[in-house]
Amino acid sequence: MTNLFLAVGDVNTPVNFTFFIGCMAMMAASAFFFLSLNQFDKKWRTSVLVSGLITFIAAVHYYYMRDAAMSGELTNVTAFRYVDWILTVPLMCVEFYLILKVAGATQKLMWQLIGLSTVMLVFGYLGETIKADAVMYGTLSGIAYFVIVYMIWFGSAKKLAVAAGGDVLQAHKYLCWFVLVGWAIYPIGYMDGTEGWYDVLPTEGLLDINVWYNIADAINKIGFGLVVYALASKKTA
Ligand SMILES: *C/C=C(C)/C=C/C=C(C)/C=C/C1=C(C)CCCC1(C)C
Repeated sequence: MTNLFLAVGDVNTPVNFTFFIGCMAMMAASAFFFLSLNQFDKKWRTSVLVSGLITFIAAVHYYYMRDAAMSGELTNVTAFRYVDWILTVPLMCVEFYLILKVAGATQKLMWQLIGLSTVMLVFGYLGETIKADAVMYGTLSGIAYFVIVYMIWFGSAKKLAVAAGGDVLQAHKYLCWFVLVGWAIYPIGYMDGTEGWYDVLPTEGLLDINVWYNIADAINKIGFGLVVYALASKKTA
């Protein structure tokens, strides 16, 4: 890696630009979540703390990814990206568990979601590194993704949210939309950035894979955090 404070590339490319903005946005969001902690009832602080941890872990990885991207070390960007995701996506699963705990969510639910998200990411990583089999790995990853969507929209997590009702049910619904629409940006970016039958789709070559991922990360990580923040505020008021 090159000098951390003096990256060599040109910042005036969409890829590098979104790495800089992404890094700053994650840092600002982390400061916002951490500094707000004291204003919440004790039992909601963990949820907001996890929101801050998600954006903070991302901020650190964006700091390194930004540098690697500027130096043209794209394989390192992918590695940092998946280290980031393998830490932050399970924490997003923990958020579902934490808000549904009031309705009796068990750790089993949490571990099921964490297990599925790990499968989703491991296959995604294999697809991006063993490019020849991108379609097969992407499909396996996609299956795990759809099981997560099913669980939270219609399965056990949904039942708990309905049992909790009120603000928790509302927050759960928002998080479900983030997973269905916000998370869908990732497989779209993956299909854009790898080769396969989907090369005929209109998204082909639209954006660099890292631009797709950077936009999706900002929407999902900060958006998720704000939903939890809003729920904690309502429950404290
Ligand atoms: C903060 C990071 C988040 C929320 C990352 C989410 C990543 C995904 C939902 C990735 C999904 C993928 C597929 C469903 C298929 C193709 C491979 C992946 C890993 C891009």
